[in-house]
Amino acid sequence: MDDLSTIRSEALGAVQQAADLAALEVARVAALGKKGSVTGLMKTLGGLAPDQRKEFGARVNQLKGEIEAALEARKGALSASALSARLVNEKIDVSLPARPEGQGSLHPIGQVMDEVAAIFGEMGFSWADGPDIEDDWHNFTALNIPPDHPARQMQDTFYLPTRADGTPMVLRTHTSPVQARTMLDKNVQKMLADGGSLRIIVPGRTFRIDNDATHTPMFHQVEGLVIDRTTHMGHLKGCLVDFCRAFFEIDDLPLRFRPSYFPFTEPSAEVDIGCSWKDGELRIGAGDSWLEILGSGMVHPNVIANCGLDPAIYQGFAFGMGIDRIAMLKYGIPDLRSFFDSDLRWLRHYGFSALEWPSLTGGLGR
Ligand code: 2NL
Repeated sequence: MDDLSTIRSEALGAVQQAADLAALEVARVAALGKKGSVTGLMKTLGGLAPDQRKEFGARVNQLKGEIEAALEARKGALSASALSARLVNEKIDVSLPARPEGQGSLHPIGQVMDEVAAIFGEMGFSWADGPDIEDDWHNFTALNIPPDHPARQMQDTFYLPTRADGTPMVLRTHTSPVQARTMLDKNVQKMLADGGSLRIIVPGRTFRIDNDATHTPMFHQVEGLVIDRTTHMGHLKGCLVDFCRAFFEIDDLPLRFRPSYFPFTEPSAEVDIGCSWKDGELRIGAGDSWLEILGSGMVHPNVIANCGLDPAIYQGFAFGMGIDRIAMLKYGIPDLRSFFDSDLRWLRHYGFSALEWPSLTGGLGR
């Protein structure tokens, strides 16, 4: 019996005095481990007479439970104080200044796309997207580009492996296939049948086999399309005059509409803006020179028909321009190829703040 109370006070003492979780484990093993003091008592039970065994066994079991409860309680206390010690040691000073973050900027091409979208957005146009990889029908045939047209030649267009069904595939040479896909859309056709107007711009990447000081094999375009029953050449003119004046931020910018030819429009017009050259430097907005900036026209009836609409009912205008080119003109960027060099010094100089969105009321450019 003395044995039992000695073991009890030793075991509970060791548990109480354990200074950390490792010491507590040592105390547990000393009492309840394979060779522990309480385990030793258990082993003596077998040699006792049955009535003694019952009574002593109950007391040993009770002691075991008591030690287990003490271990659990001490463990809780030690964990809590370990946590508060960590909270004290690992305290962070939230008043310290933050480490400086590298500040990114927008590429002029993205900026100009957003500026163009802000202007046409105000006139009721939506931004439409489509695939870079097109089939030859959407890229050429739908647009009334004849089978023998030079633009279709292998030397001018990036052809991809023909699809399993025999369809020739290309990297789109303009964004027009997106307009064709939009006109073919059943929901758009329903909207038009209900008397609505289709107004979209399609900014995006385009590809042609061309690589010199003024051409890169990948470049950017924005095209626009308006289709309904009444839109005419006067609307085309007003829309593009307003666009050019807003984009170049010159209210009295002179414009000239010059007759031209595209397979997908009839009649067609190229648009020039007034400019002058002084000491080899270009000045947009005044003078007696002209600078070509976009192509346009009334959508050819064949294109309307190819896109599933009746040309006797529907008509409208379309236009297209090079984003890289208008970005160079607006922001005085001298070298086209520098757009695609990924030189961070160039981007820091010509890039735009990601936080200032272009808008007609808040300002478009810098
Ligand atoms: C240019 C000229 C132009 C179009 C693009 C177009 C699209 C459809 C139907 C009719 Cl779906 N036209 N697009 C029309 C006229 C000119 O681009 O010089 N681009 C850089």
